[in-house]
Amino acid sequence: MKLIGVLLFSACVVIATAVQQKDSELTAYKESFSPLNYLNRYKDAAAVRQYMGLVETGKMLSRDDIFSLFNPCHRQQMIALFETLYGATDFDTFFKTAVWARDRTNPRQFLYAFSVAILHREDCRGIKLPPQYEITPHVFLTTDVVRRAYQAKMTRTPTVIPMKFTGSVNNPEQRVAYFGEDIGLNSHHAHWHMDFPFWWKQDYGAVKDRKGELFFYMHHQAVARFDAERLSNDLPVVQPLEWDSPIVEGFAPGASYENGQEFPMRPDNMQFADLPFLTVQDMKLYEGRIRDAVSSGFVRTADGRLVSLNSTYGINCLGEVVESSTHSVNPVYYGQLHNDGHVLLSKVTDPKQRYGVPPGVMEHFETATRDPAFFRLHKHVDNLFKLHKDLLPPYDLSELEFPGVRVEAVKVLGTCKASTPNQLITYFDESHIDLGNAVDTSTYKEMVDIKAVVSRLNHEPFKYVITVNSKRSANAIVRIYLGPKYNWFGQKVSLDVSRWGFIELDRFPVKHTVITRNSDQSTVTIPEPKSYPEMMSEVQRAMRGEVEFTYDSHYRHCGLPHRLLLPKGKPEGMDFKLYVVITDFDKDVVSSDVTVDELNHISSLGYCGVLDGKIPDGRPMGFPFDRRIPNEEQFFTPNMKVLDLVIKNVRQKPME
Ligand code: CUO
Repeated sequence: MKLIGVLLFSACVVIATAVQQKDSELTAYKESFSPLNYLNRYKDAAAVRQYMGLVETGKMLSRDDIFSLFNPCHRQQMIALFETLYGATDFDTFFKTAVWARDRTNPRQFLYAFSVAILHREDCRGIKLPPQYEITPHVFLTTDVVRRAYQAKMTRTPTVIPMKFTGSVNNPEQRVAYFGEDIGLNSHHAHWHMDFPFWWKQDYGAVKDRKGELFFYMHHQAVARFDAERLSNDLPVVQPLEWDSPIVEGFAPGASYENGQEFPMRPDNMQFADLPFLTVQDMKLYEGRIRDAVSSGFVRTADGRLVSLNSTYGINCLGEVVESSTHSVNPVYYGQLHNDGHVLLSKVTDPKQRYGVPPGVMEHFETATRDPAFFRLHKHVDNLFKLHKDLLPPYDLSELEFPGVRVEAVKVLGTCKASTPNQLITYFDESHIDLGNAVDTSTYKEMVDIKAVVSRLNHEPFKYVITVNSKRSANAIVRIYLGPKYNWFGQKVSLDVSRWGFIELDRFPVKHTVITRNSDQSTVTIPEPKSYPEMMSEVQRAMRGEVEFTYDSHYRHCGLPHRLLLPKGKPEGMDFKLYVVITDFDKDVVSSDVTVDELNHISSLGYCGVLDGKIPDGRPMGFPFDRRIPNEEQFFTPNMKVLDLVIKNVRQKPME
């Protein structure tokens, strides 16, 4: 069983990473299999026929074309393949279908369908895909790095290539490029959209619990984190895009697609322009209807019913409408505001499609956060959600308090030698990315070690020590948030203003009153993924019986990289406030069957929810700071505590 596990794992890793190349060690599987000959081995024979029909009539996207999930035709083809792969009734059929399809489908279109199928198939639980940036390095790296990787490959010279952030010091936005261009952040974002695809159909079976609310919350947190990084670098918080105003910041990605076409550059101050299939007026129309729905507290369904938004889960419905996903109550009436925002931005430099300019970074979830306009678009979208949340009644005492439970003290302690209590340290480290897949290996077979080295935000590990006084024995959920103490002008702002910029650091269940929690246990982050060569060497050692091969069926690819848990702060120290809120586990969980231990096993719950099950924490995401706080003095109940802390950015990693 163990060996089968190892083989299964390695095969999927190979098939995913070999996606760029025509020939590979998978040739042996290709010979005799054709999905059409085994239709009884698929749940949905119609999907198989559709996919096979597209392939056999030459209607699939060609290998050299650029796949865009936002293009309805590309998406339809991908869905036909996904349904074929996902619907294979056993692993053998799934695998053989993937091998068959891999050579007949556009590489990125295949990779996307294949990855989503792996993430959702029962028999693939625990399979770790290599990091996205090592599967398709082109879309994560700049062109100069790829060019130098080719040089190294041709001259067979092992090389480490430094990668710089795009732009120059003349552009103030470059101060926060380390965040938007972080390959781990882009990977998290891409994986979130694979775990919760907007095209997901109800009849696939897997439950996508609170998908619309997660869409709101994960992006809301991305914007809040970007704002905290901006304040750490003396930049004002990001301004929302408006359909009629110039897109002030330009962006030059400096990156190229695998086929050699460059990602387009956008100069400063461009205006949104009509596309042949979508006008700026359409956007305003759809947005007007959404605003009407929010103001009235009702959305209008496709069959003419009114559904109230004024409940805890109204945000879920609104999230589906705004994104828009297949779960939207009325996609024809409300449009697909957010998705179309990505497309308008992506095509803004060649709106009439006269010059054949390929899509911009905003049209791919792997590359979107590089562009500062990503955060501006999402601030615009986030403001719609805020409008809705601000219309809900503020939480009353019974919802906020936890009778008999008092937080006595909170401390935050760094683990390095020279740590000062309640002062946390961030720094930039260097990470190596394997570039083996950035270059075509079909001509030069021998391995050459080529890596890119990138600078990334990181922090000193720390722990929270929380002392609770409880008059009764009760399980609890601890919710920890961080928010800048001052705004860009250096002023203190009211809790009702600052709360919307709070960053969730952790959320976890506890049974005891003295709580020690390490920062790396955070349920919003995931550890650094292993690199492709590391993964393969582990697999090979397991196959030789040198190490145990273990599965972690709870493993998630989605999750903020742990390195980014804290905002950068400033060299001289930046003031933040830490908010600790302890709530009643038994009241919060959605079912009495959920235990503390079970909840502890769910990784990256904070931003990524549960892949295909119920989210156990029934409180709205962001609770209790997601609603208006008209009276700050009366808000804090004994089960909450606020701590002042400082985040200091230093040049070198502190001594452990
Ligand atoms: Cu994730 Cu706009 O949805 O990027």
